[in-house]
Amino acid sequence: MAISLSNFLLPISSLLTIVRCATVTYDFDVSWTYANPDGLYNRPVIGINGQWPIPTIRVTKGDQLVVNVKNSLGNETTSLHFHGLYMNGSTHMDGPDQVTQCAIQPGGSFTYNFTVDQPGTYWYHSHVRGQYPDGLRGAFIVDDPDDPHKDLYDEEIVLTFSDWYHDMMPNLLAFFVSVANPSGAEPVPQSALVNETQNLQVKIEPGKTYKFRMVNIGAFAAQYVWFEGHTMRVIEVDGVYTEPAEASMIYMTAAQRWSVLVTAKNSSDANFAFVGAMDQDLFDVVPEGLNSNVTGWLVYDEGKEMPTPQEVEAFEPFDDFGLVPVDGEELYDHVDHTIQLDLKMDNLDDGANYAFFNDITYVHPKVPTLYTVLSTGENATNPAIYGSNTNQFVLEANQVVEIILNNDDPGKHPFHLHGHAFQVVSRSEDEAGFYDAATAGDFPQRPMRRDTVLVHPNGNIVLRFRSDNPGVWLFHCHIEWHVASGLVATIIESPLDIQSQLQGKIPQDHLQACKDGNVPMEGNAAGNTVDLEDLSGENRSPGTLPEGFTARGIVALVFSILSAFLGMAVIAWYGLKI
Ligand SMILES: [Cu+2]
Repeated sequence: MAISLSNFLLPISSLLTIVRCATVTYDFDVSWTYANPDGLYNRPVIGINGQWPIPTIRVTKGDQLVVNVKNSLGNETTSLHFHGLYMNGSTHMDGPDQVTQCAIQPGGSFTYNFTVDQPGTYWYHSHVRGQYPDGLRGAFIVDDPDDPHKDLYDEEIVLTFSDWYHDMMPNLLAFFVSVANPSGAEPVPQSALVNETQNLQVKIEPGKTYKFRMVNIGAFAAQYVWFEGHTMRVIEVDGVYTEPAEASMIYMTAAQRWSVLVTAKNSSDANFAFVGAMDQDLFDVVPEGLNSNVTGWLVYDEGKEMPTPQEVEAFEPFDDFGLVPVDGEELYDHVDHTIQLDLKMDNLDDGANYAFFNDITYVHPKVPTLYTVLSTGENATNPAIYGSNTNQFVLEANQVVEIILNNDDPGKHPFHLHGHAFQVVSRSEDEAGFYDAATAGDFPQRPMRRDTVLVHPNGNIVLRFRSDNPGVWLFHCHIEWHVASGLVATIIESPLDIQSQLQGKIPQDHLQACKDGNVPMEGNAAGNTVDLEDLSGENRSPGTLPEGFTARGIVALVFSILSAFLGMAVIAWYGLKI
């Protein structure tokens, strides 16, 4: 009897193994199409397989994911980053161009292939300069057979929130980082979207509880989100399950994810609005007539009216700092390695406005940083070889690493680390200045973990993580404008372990992308393979301005040049008239 029972059970258990470790394949042909998501302006957008919005990637924890990308854009390079995925053992699949790969040239093909070993709500987007706001951005969901909250809800719904520009990113970027914009004013979006549209109707059944997986896939604007007449219970942030916490309004920065439970009313007497409201504090100037909100509805009865949302008197969002991870991971209370990053915005001698960590604005190296790791042997542990403008930090394995970020800027910035979720051990209020351990107070015993966190204006944050994931990981602001203006650091984690994982294992199509783009694949940041400390010929930022030259000076300079041209034009016109 025992034998026959085990014979019977064996196929079931092996079947379960197969089910839980499937290979999921997506074939993505990336190309231009047209869309008019706010009903105001039809424009080219970057779609996949002729469709926009692009598909949601959906896998189950443990699956192998294969994404075959064909770049059919014709006029732009591309790449894909899978935001929040740890990419353990597969840093070469992480996506940022000139960091872990070469950009995929027009006509090129490139396969991302990695194991997804973490549940939760993520997203994927292009990681070449400023491209994803043109449309190449979508949700990425990892289902969890062992979801600790699974008994708390009946259904789940994915909602993306985003901002939308009518102009295209290459044009906007050319203006944003230029002498014509010396104050670094970010372009203001024309609209807010939910699921890349407006006036979304979400069908709701009375009495059921819904898990809303919400993702901000926007370029710039954080959004306040609330459901009229309903309370939210936060149960996940950035792939980290949390103890349920009640919230009436959340503040979701670009790139953050929040899963919330919403329990429906018991009757279908009315429908209810939900709102995403872009944070106008981020905008230097709010254009007249801007509708910074997007509205959707929880629809109990399609025959009833869709009510206009009520005005909100004040934005009082839930504070994510107090969230507690379900796994109860304790504070890393002994720090082995501290990285201090002082953030500022300033002008360089081309007159444009840039963003800096420790007075250095990020510029791509000539050789993708990962390929420098893989081609420099024992020298890969020497930070100097990674260049003068990459804000590089080399980490040893299995250390507790602390990032202290001081925001010497009056703007809000959402910071993202690739390859890890970090403990957020301290976050100041606005205007607190630089971090001071003596006055910061106690750290939480079980800190919130996430992969994207807001630092307040002129405030500071302290993050901790364990360097247990060899790879080249960017740490950057997730406002896409600030990536373009250089608010990026490069973490090179356990470079010798990266070598033992990946030496000789970079796939042929990845190498071909470099060949197609004439990008060197060996040597230091300058492509020097002989003297690794010789960085001559490397990519550098513009130079610094003479002491005392201010942004206002540049504005004055720009206007005097403009008025000189205007004067000459008037003289020419007058001369021609006579
Ligand atoms: Cu920023």
